[in-house]
Amino acid sequence: MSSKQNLSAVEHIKVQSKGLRGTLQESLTDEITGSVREADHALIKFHGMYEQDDRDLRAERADKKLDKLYSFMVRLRIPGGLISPQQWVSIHHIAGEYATGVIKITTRQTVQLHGILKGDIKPTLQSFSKVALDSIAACGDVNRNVACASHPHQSPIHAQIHAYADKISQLLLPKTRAFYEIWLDEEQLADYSEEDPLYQERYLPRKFKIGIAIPPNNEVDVLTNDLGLIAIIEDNEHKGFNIAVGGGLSATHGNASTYPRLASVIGFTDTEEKTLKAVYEVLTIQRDYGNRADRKLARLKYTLDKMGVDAFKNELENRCGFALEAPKEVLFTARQDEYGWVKDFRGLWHYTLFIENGRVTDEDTYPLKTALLEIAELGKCNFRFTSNQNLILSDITPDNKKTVQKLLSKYGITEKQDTFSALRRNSIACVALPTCPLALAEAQRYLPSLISKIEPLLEKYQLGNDDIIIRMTGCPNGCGRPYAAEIGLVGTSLGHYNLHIGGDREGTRLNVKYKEQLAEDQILEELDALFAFYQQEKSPNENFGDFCYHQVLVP
Ligand code: SRM
Ligand code: SF4
Repeated sequence: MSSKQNLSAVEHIKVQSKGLRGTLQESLTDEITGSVREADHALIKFHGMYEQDDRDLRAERADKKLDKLYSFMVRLRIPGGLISPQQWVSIHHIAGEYATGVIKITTRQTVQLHGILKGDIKPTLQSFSKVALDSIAACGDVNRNVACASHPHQSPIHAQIHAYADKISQLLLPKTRAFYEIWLDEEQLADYSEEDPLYQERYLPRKFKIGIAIPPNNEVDVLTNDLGLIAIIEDNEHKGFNIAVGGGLSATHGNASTYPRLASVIGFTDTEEKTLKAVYEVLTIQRDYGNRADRKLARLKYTLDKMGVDAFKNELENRCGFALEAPKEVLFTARQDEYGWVKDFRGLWHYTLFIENGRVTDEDTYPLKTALLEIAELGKCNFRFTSNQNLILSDITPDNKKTVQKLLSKYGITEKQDTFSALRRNSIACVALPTCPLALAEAQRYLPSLISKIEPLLEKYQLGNDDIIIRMTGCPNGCGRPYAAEIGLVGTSLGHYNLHIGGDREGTRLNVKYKEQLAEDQILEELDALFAFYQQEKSPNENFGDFCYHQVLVP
């Protein structure tokens, strides 16, 4: 446990924050700046927001001696990524009224809106609240949005497993009423005395992420989470969960003590009570043992490696008051979304759309946002976000399928969906520039055009239908999970990327850095050579990632 004297600055801010209130009220009413006070930068994250500025405009504004153009990104808390059509309609209108208009689906099944001015945060959150949406704990040193296998076709008992996302999210919500007071005008408590047995005064040392997978699909990349629950289903009965701890992807260029890590499976729980108890106590261990001095080394993966997996498991069993059973055998076979129309076990239909980098917007020849609004207004389908930044129009009765399809056709959505290559459909890019303050290079604004240049290379080797997973991020933090891709591109500086290869298709093996600091022509050259080698030497059914791992990295 960290001693008091070496606590990081954020630790002091949390303790002094009066239950995450800080001086947010004062910051909001300060009309001199579009920013919030220094300490409130950290606190506002716990309310689901980040202060940002448009980095494209920085130089021009600096030349004119203008302050940065501050705005806020709001991230919603949507456990398991499921919302109603009415909620989508509201998100659509709120995005247009208070934000940039773009609805950004994230890699953790939720939605972000960018470019919200300080004075518009309250109306934004109040509008969300009217349709039962909030951003509590979507960011900050707490449990974040709980991700869960999204497609109802994944199991006849999908709904039963999916319900855990909400249960866990509720269980791990901070107890403070600060969000309701500051943003929704709830009456303020006189003494801020809410007891929070889980988070106490200091909350967690760092962000905490939970994912729930339903094998054989691993769309949620369950092993990249601090805590992964892998549903064990036999004969359509839910038997319990394998519990995996210590996943996390971030690394810092040049800092060897930071590293991506896949979670270690430490046991199995058979009842809901035991599972929720184990989940809760994993957080208390991280709360009590996590590094509070160095935020770069504060995630659970470092706590786990420092304690050792066996010691961690013993501590967990002591805190739970029961022993974990031996983990069950699990096989993951895919991470891809099931695109297009799929009928589930109840006879309901689902249409999965590939949404490039999760950006829902209208383009001249592809009015996706308008089409989705009209579909939502019908009120005939739910909206489910996937961890691949995609969208499923779901739970559609056979009678309503035709109506939904008619609108998809009217706006050319199905037609366009059919044009995306296998590589593109398996791509993810993080936000990066212009809003992300940590970006070293482009990602979502660049990957689409890079893919257009990679596609002809794949065609050249008759690999156009190969479902190779490619992911790009603008820095090594790993928001697009590039270290768990078959081709990972990690930004190092503007126009340059490290190339990682050798991850597997199922998300059970991380890739390895193969080449550093490549510009576009070098990336294309390296991939061209790898594809040629792959085409010539691969065994039947060998995936690109496995081939690279066995033939290129470990010759
Ligand atoms: Fe992330 C920070 C965007 C998923 C690891 N992430 C950020 C910030 C908030 C930048 C910041 O701190 O100011 C980015 C906001 C950009 C913007 O302008 O919107 C950002 N992260 C995203 C999203 C939106 C990427 C996307 O394009 O979808 C994802 C939102 C998920 C969500 O809904 O909650 C997102 N971030 C991830 C993931 C992937 C995942 O969770 O499955 C990771 C790697 C997994 C992990 O956590 O280990 C990830 N984000 C980070 C980190 C590194 C954390 C660490 O352990 O050091 C940071 C930086 C930090 O926290 O200091 C970060
Ligand atoms: Fe920003 Fe880096 Fe995350 Fe991309 S990976 S969104 S550049 S923090």
